[in-house]
Amino acid sequence: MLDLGARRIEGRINRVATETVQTNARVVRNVKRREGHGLVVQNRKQEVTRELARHFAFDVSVGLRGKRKSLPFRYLYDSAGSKLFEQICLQPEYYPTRTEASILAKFSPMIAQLLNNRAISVIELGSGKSTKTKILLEQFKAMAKEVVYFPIDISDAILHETAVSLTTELGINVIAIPAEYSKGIKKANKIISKSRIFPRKLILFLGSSIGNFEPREAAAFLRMIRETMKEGDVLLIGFDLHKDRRMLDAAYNDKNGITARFNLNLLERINMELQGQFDIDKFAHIAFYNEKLRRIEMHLVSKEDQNIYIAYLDKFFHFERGETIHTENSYKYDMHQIKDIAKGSGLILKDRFMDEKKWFCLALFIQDDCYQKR
Ligand code: AVI
Repeated sequence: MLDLGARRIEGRINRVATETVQTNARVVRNVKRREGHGLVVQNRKQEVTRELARHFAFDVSVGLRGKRKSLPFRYLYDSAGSKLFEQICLQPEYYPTRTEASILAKFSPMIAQLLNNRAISVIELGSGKSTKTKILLEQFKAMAKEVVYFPIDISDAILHETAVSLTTELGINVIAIPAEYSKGIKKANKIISKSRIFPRKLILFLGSSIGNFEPREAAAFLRMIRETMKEGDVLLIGFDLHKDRRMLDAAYNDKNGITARFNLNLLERINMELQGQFDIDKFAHIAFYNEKLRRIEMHLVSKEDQNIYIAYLDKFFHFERGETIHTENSYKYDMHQIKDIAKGSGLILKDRFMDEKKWFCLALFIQDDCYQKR
């Protein structure tokens, strides 16, 4: 049973969340009235899909042109790619997921204590199934903290599923935001300041996803997050650490071939969405640690000289034997780099939590007030 205070808070969250939903609904209703057609929502969806296909086509046409071919890593995550990534996380060689989970299990009481407010808004960027976050949320619950959880993800379906299960299992308030990172965090902030409840924020960016950004992009991303932070807010980021290259190479070349399927799925996606004619058997997955740049590089290598036609673009692309498409980087950090990136983004590294073998680090940042004054 909720006490009266909790009931009042619950009411307020529901009101604000409902208003947000109603705002969106209003937009749809107005469009419907203007166009007088029941299929408007679907048409808008088709419009969005067409727009995404145009962006994908553009990036493919630019990325496969010339000698140094590459594609943005975000295209690895269509629905098949996201499912394969979930499987990667379970492979014995892929240590980051279980190592991060073990750090959370060990240190979540300490992290929860650092946030000494009774009521907290937890915003998670790229929440996926929120499996690891559950460890923290359970800890907050055990310490009788009130939590509103804002998972942000581009996958609507996963968000819905997660919101339902967390609400029923943990009895916490969940406001799911289907959006990309920067739009999502701004939306969550708007809801938080509008409702004036749970103003203290914990922002999460787990899973070492920061490693997929180029260092310059990572710093810009942190600055964007910092701009949404107020005094007392905390940012927790998962960094995969630099380590023995054999272990890194193995993590991205699992014996079950799941990472290879994940990488090759990008060609299947081009075939499906842009009517490409890639023969998947004529390409192979390669991933290796680039010691100098301190990053795993993932590529697709052409096994022979070939010309590939992509109907959507009405173009042929030439591949020489051994030529690659660079599909992803995964940067590995050390503590100096973590401090540097924080400094350049107006953040202070307040605390860090690591496993005993120092494979992975959860870094906790607060905003640097001096940086704000500059
Ligand atoms: C999502 N990201 C942190 C993963 C990584 O380790 O860079 C993506 C991945 N690519 C291949 N394996 C895992």
